[in-house]
Amino acid sequence: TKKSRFEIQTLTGWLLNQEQAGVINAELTIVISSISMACKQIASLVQRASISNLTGVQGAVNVQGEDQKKLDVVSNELLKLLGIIASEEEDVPVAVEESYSGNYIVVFDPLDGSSNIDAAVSSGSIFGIYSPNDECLADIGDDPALDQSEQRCVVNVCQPGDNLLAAGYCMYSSSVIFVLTIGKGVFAFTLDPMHGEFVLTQENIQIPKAGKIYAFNEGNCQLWDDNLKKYIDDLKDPGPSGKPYSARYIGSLVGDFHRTLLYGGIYGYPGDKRSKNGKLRLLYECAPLSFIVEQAGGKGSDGRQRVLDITPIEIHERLPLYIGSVEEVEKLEKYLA
Ligand code: AHM
Ligand code: MG
Repeated sequence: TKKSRFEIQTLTGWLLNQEQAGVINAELTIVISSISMACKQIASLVQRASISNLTGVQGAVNVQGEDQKKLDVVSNELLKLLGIIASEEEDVPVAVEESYSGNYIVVFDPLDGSSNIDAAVSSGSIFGIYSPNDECLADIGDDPALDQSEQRCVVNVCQPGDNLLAAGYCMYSSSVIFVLTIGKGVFAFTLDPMHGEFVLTQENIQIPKAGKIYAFNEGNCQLWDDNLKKYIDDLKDPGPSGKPYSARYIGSLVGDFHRTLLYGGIYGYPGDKRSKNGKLRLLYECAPLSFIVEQAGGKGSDGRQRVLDITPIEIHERLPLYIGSVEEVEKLEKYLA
């Protein structure tokens, strides 16, 4: 349906339409809407970070040995209200009793690329939602002294990305953009700072089939295998068309992915001699973004196989990631084969 330029659709309105059409149920609508609320709060914290002294490190180190930025911690707390969660900032997946998630399993990276924030460069939150799961592997924090919101249950969240019901991200950049798929295409909503609402700005996003932009951290190229080096060298070779590929690398997964989704090309975080599986996490980075890219007609691969086919064994498991335009990802897979 065509909308006049005065007719705006908010994320809330769009979600209600999807619910009425039977695409999602009421509970999932609430989960997604709660995530978007948390993202709005994170957006305002990110924007005010240097004013409210939220830049810099918290002093703690997360389970993966990374410095936690103050904002990583706060963002995690905001998203944690959601229920069963697995997060980059938590060591085990936990079920939070008093929550809004109706037991849906929500996996997320609360604030990816947070090292960029001190310089006001893009960052983002990434999430994925799986069906409810009653299985409780262990209770933690069932000390009666803790209040109910602290009661937690360890759950099994390790599923292949193919089981995702929904996935999305929120990018905190010159605009705040919430990108969402519920398995029927990819939609983008821009936060309207005048009204504090996410407004539908792009419907059914399709990634270009090919695109001459590559986003890899080439500083690591001495650690890469020769096939990958050859692939990158060939991208720089203008050939008969006369134009080499352009390099773009923010070092912020959500920002680099969002550009790739809109302009086409390829984003890669390879494994290398030092870290065999690269840096990115399968469960809450690679899988949600691969679901989104496939819904937009693109491809997400670990260089050999489809990311969405892989079941994580461990929640913080890392995976090499090559994601973007179908033709670009397939070309890379040929070099690595
Ligand atoms: P973080 O989890 O410490 O925020 O780092 C994640 C970021 C990704 O956003 C980005 O794609 C990658 O790390 C960049 O890593 P590198 O600096 O090694 O290129
Ligand atoms: Mg991350």
